[in-house]
Amino acid sequence: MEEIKDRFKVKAEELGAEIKEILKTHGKKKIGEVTLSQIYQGMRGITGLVTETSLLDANEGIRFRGYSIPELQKDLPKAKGGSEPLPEGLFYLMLVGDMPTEADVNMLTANWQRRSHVPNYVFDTIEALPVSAHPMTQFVVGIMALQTGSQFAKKYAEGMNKKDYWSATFDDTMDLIARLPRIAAYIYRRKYKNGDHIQPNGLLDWAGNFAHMMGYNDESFKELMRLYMTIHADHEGGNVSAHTTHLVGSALSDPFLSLAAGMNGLAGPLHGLANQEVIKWIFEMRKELDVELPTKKQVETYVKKTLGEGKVVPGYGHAVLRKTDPRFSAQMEFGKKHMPNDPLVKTVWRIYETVPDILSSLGKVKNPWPNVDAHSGALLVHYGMVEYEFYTVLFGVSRALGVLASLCWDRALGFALERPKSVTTELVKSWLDGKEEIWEG
Ligand code: HAX
Repeated sequence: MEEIKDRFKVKAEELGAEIKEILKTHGKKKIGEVTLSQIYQGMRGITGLVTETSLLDANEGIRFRGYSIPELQKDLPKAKGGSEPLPEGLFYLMLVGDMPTEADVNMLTANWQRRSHVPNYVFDTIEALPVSAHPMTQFVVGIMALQTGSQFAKKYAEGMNKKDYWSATFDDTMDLIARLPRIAAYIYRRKYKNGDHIQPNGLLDWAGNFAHMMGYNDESFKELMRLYMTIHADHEGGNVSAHTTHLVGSALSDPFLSLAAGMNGLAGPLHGLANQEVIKWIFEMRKELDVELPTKKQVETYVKKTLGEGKVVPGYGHAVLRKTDPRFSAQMEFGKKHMPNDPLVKTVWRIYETVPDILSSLGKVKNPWPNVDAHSGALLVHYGMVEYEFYTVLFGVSRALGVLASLCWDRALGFALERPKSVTTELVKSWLDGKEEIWEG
């Protein structure tokens, strides 16, 4: 068996035994309580999921297996001559739970290179769509075309023992992650570069090769991709893309079906599509004002106009975070290092100086600070990637690392079919009148 698979198996058996013991002793212990507002308003703050790969703190931001983003940037192995972490290392950390060595990361790079072949029918399936189709639609269709090769689906149909679910999930996970950059790059070149495709380079790391296949060979763009693929990978379990992948996987839908479902959620403007919305919004602002770098006053006026039209300010706010997203800060640092004088990047920083006060003054926005999506587009535009409709696909390739590592854990720990109780407002009213007890679903 592959080394990483072996190590994962050992860790999963250990944790599985521990959880059994915890549930035996403490299974009836209560975690918090649920209010009526919570069930009507997006289940905010209800602890109802276990996700091993990362944990989000409202003030500190995300930690992957206990490591913050600056710690990952320091401790994860880097590409030769580079200073940003290799996403292979983050995947190893999320899956196995230990900080990888350089050899572990090289092993993963080689493993994904070996698995990266995408059958022609996948490209043919994408080609059947009009070029005008949104890149996320093409991406999900590509994932669905790959599903025909699912080991999990094949073995399940042959009568796989439930003890082996994790193994088939692991194999599909590795195949999927290995192939996603090729599919994403294919979509990019198909839609924006007249179908002039670029063959993979077997000597490059996963994110470096992705940059190369999209047609970006600048070393600092490759560094950006390594950082981008690392910071977008996971945000604990309750966000729409992670939760959807987990939920669909709980029906024993294979990893391809589960990831495709999660990616459909990522394609929503309140979630991953916000990265395209941010740049679209800034481009519109610059066009309307006819300036390259708007003043604070001009930004203020434009933000108020956006709010007045009943729209959200994209890239600001969060369902859990209550401070500036450390993923925003990591990108700001990258900008300061590589392109401190870029007018679009400076516009993002000016918006950052302006928007929080305005959103706070509305009195209803729980988090006026920027999230991950407020910054990413401006860095990409700097290198010439101006096609903002593609940005969510980049997010999706990265997000696959976290949600698929989690799916491996779901199957290894034998997590159950997800099936919370729902109620009708009729029943709620009857309960409020003291006529019915409804909560023991
Ligand atoms: N601009 C204007 N109004 C905002 C706002 C923003 N950026 N963020 C929140 N609000 C409003 C909400 O629309 C809501 O208004 P109503 O009561 O009139 O419906 C009110 O403030 C309270 O919302 P909240 O509790 O602060 O925020 P939610 O948890 O409901 O929603 C969102 C969190 C991220 C969806 C929200 O902040 C938003 O729409 N932001 C803009 C879109 C965005 O950047 N999304 C990406 C989020 C990060 C992510 O998932 N990336 O992939």
